[in-house]
Amino acid sequence: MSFIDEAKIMVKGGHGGAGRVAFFRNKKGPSGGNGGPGGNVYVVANRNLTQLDAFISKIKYIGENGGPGGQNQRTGKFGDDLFVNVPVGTTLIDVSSKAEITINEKNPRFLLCKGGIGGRGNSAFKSPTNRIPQHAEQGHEGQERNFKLILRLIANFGLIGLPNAGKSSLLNELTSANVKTANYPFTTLEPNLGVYNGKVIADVPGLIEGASVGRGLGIKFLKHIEKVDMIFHCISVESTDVTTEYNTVINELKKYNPKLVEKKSIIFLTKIDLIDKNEIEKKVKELKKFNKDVLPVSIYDEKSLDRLKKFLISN
Ligand SMILES: Nc1nc2c(ncn2[C@@H]2O[C@H](COP(=O)(O)OP(=O)(O)OP(=O)(O)O)[C@@H](O)[C@H]2O)c(=O)[nH]1
Ligand SMILES: [Mg+2]
Repeated sequence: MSFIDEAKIMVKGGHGGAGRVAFFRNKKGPSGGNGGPGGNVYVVANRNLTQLDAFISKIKYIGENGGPGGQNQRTGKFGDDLFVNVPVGTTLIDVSSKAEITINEKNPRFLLCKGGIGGRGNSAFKSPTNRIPQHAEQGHEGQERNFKLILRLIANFGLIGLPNAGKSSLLNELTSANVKTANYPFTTLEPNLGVYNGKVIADVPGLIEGASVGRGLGIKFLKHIEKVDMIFHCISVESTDVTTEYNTVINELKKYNPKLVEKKSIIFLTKIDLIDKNEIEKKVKELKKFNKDVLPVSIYDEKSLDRLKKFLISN
């Protein structure tokens, strides 16, 4: 199954219960109670969830209706509240107002829709001029809203680059992730996460020129790196023209969201075991025109991995 990071849902508070028309038996006078209020619908963070797959099959979330008013002025049953569980980090966007709320540790619960209030029973209408009212109110509709859900992975660092640049291999080396790597483009089809020294690193599928207009796997996974603190731009030494490769990726990032290229970043010149020192130096020099931080690495060179780990610890 593919990784589900977007969904649309309809949310509605429960309907308020109807007010009751009733009368005291022996005494004269109204005794109909009010209807119970409909249940509210809340969204809550659930740490056990990692994607929005549950919202593919179930798209309507409605609070329980309130019960009708009873005799002897008893209020109807309060409708139960409904809790919609979402992964930590899910953003809900109200489709009509565009209001946004992100559910996370600081903000683990939020009221989405209020239930409707219950209708008043006939006893509520008693007055000096109307001692035995004969009517009651219907309950009120619950609030209804439509939301778009977006899940952005919560990562501190994001690995990006062309397909085959060695992104997943680095994630595997640094963290306990065990992501498939292979010598062909688009090995990674969905985002992966790993943790090094308490920091989360995200590996997203490779970008190619035209990703922003849907080529390759497109740029849809870039939303997962919109929130990272730093971007790790991976460029393989196999590239004969690192300048063009660098610009291709930067242009696609820019087209997706210009803020991405303003983020702190470092270039990882990868697979340095494949060429000699002079050639490495040349490519490092060329890339330093774009970013003063260029780190040559290879998964087969322990020293380079140690340098990389030191860098991660200090950032
Ligand atoms: N020699 C050498 N090969 C490497 C190194 N790092 C990765 N590779 C190889 O390069 C190929 C691509 O590596 P991946 O980690 O799958 O690359 P990726 O950037 O995740 O690729 P996509 O998922 O397709 O975007 C694999 O065959 C790896 O074994 C390295 O440091 N040295
Ligand atoms: Mg990969």
